[in-house]
Amino acid sequence: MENSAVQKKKILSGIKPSGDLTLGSYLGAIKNWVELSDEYDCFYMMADMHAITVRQTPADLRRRTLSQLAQYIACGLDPKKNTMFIQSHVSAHAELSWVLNCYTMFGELSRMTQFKDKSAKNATNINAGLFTYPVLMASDILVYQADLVPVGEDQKQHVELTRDIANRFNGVYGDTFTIPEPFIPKTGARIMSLQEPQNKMSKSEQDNGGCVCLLDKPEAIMKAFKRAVTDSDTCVRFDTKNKPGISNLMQIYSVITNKSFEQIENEFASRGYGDFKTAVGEAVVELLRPVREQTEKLIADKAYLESVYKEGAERAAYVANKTLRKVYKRVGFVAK
Ligand code: ATP
Ligand code: LTN
Repeated sequence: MENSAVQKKKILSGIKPSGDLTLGSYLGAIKNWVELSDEYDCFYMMADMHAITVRQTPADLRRRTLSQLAQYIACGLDPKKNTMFIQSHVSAHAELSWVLNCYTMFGELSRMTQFKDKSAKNATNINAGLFTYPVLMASDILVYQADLVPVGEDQKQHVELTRDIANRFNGVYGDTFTIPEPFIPKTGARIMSLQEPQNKMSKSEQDNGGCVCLLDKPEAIMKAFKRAVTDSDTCVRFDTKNKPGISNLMQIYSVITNKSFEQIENEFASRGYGDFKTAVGEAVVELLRPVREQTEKLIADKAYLESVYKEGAERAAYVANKTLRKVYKRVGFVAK
């Protein structure tokens, strides 16, 4: 692995185990992780440290972290080819984060959309971690010298901030960090809630039926799609402004089937919304069926999962500590 990995460009991405993985995280991020995993040396983590910026029940966080790893594998990420690990197992992330905090401006963090959204939603717990969240994310990325960061649209601003922090640090100390690029899919970068198509489908807001999870059973998935909010028109046409619900369903159908919007419009030209919703639901059911079945098997094999995340953390720490040592030296810390 080491030898062939040396020449390859690197990818780092992660998802916080703050809820069950959704169709949004799959189409916006994980699907691309799988597609890019042959070409790049990939590091994919469960961002448990990011998850605690919002209050979590400890037992649930533990269970979801392991389940998330099982789902990564079930989605097609081969642990032999990809380094998969738990963020809190590699201490270099937190250590680099402290240093980079000192190279990130208060004003920059105040402008982050996710911080503004999350503080509005968690008004009684606007903690410092929620504010400095993007600095930890920058550390996740920069500590691996990642070239590419495959994420959904909502994370683009954080990757841009990461680039600014890296450029600032490089400007002061000379080339230290690789400047990463975000990788955002053309279709599927922002899957919307099935109930409120003006809002992003989000795993921490699963109560209103607008969210489909990777482990949902076929009946639940079909029900969610049949109840999906559309509009009073009858025509399947892509128009995010006037037809956000239908356009969202078209995006989902398009990424799964590889059909263009035009092909989808033709396919459903003389059919009603009911038929279209059923077709999208069925496509999602078939996409997720193997993921659910495979995850159930993997979750039962605790020893295997443990071997994957332990090996992953070891490989990750090897790469991450190299960067950390370089950074400590550059800022003037005395070597141990
Ligand atoms: P939370 O609700 O806890 O903030 P989330 O559902 O927004 O979580 P994240 O863990 O923030 O999910 O995101 C995981 C990855 O999936 C990120 O790369 C993010 O950009 C992407 N992603 C999440 N939701 C969507 C979505 N609805 N459409 C496209 N991509 C998404
Ligand atoms: N902030 C991301 C999750 C995340 C991440 C990362 C993504 C944490 N660290 C590093 C890419 C690279 C989110 O909220 N989805």
